[in-house]
Amino acid sequence: MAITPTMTDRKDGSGNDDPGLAVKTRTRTQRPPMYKVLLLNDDYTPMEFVVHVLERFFGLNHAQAFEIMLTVHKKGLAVVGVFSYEIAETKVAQVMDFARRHQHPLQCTLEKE
Ligand code: TYC
Repeated sequence: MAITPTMTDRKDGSGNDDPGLAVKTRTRTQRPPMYKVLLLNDDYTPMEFVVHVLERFFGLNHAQAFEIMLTVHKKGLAVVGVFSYEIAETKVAQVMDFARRHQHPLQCTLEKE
């Protein structure tokens, strides 16, 4: 059977649309946004309490925790870690709840990286 071009192949009736080439669509892979957890200085929370918080909720050893506590004390704030939104939110809530239960005004917050 003969292959006959038809008028429906192209708008101008000149043949079919197939360019005979694969056309790739570039799809950018989105990395999930990350969030910094910040610890803020205040005049009342005891240094040992802050060190304990950093060990307990951020898995830091004593020396690392002491160093970050001192940075916050001297500079006013420091980044304690960078996490996905869900983890960062949980850390902030844990620290704020723990500080409140011990009646310390320690503040912890998160910021998009
Ligand atoms: N500035 C507090 C003090 O002198 C210590 C402190 C450090 C408080 C870090 C909060 O996030 C903080 N007792």
